Amino acid sequence: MVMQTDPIDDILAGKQLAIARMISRAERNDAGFREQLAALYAFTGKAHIVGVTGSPGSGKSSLVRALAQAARSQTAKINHSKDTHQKIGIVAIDPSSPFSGGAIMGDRIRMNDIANDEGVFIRSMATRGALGGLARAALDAVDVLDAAGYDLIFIETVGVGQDEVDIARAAHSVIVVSAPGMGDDVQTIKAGILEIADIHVVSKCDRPDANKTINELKSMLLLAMPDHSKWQPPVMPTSAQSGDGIHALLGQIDAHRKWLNETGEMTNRQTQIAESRILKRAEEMLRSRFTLNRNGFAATLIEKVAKRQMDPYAAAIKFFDEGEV
Ligand SMILES: Nc1nc2c(ncn2[C@@H]2O[C@H](COP(=O)(O)OP(=O)(O)OP(=O)(O)O)[C@@H](O)[C@H]2O)c(=O)[nH]1
Ligand SMILES: [Mg+2]
Repeated sequence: MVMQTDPIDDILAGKQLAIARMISRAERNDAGFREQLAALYAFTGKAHIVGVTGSPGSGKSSLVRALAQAARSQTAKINHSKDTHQKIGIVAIDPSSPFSGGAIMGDRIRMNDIANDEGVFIRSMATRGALGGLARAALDAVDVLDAAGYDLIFIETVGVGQDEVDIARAAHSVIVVSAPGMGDDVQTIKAGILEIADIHVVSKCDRPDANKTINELKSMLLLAMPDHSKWQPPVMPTSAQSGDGIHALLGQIDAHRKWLNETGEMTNRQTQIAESRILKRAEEMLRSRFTLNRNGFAATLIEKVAKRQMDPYAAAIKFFDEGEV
C-alpha cells in the first residue's frame, strides 16, 4: 500500500509536485481546494512579491528570467552554500507563454537555464477560459509559493485590461516595463499603468534606440509632479540579452522593499492587497451564484426586469436575499 502524504505538509516542505498540483486546483477552482488554501494562508506573508507589467512583447518574461537567475547567483556568492539560496517563484499570466516553449532568451541566459534550477519555480497560467477568476487564481498561486518558502515571487501580466492591472497592483513592488521602438510610452499611458510603477524599466537596452525611450520616459515622469515625501520611482535601463542593469534592478527591488518596511508603507500595501483580494473573491462568488440561479430563481427576476415589472435594483436585492446559494 502506498502511504498518502498530506498535500499541505508537502507544500510547506517545498515539494514542487505538490505545489504544481495545488496551483492547478486553484486554476480549476476545484471543490475542496478552498480548505487547503485556507490552511496554507496562515503560512503566507513572508515572500516579497514583485508585479511585472507592460505592453505585449515588451520583454517581461525575459526580464523576469534574467532577474531570477541573477538573484540565484547573487545569494550563491554571498552565502557560499547551496542551501541558503534565495528561492524564486514566477507566476506568468502569459498569452504567448514563452516560459513553456518559445526560444526567446539571449544566449547568456539560455546557456545557464533556470529551468533546471530546483530553487526556481515557474508557472504559466492561461488567460483563455479563466472566466474572470484569473486574478483570484493567480494570487492563490502566489500564496501557495509563499507558503512553500519562496522568498521572492514575480508575477508577470500584460498591462492590458483591469484584471491584469489588478494582479500587478496586488504586489509589494510593481515594475512597469517599456521597450524601445514600440511606441510603448503612448501605450502604457493609455492603459494607465505608468502611475502604478514603483520601478520603471526600459528593456532591451542593447538596442540603439533605447536612449530615446529612456529620455522620453524620464521627461514624462517629470510632468507627473512627484510628491517628494514618497518613494521616487527610478528609471532602470536593462538588457536581458547582455545582462546589463539586471543586478542594479535587483538592488532597486531590495531598496523598495526596505523603504516599504522602514516607512510603514508595507502595512498600507498589505491592507490594500487584502481588500482587493476579498473583493475579487466576492465578485467571483457572486458570478458563480448568479450562474447557478440563471435558469431558476434568477430567470424570473430577469424576465420581470425585461418586462419592466421590476427595476434592476430591486431584482438585485431580491437575488441577494433569496437566490439559491
Ligand atoms: N534585443 C533584445 N531583445 C529582447 C530582450 N528581451 C526580450 N527581447 C525580445 O523581445 C521579444 C519579447 O520578449 P518576451 O520576454 O517574450 O516579452 P514579454 O513582454 O514577456 O511578451 P508577452 O508575454 O508576450 O507580452 C522576444 O522576441 C525577445 O527575444 C533584450 O534584452 N534585448
Ligand atoms: Mg511574457
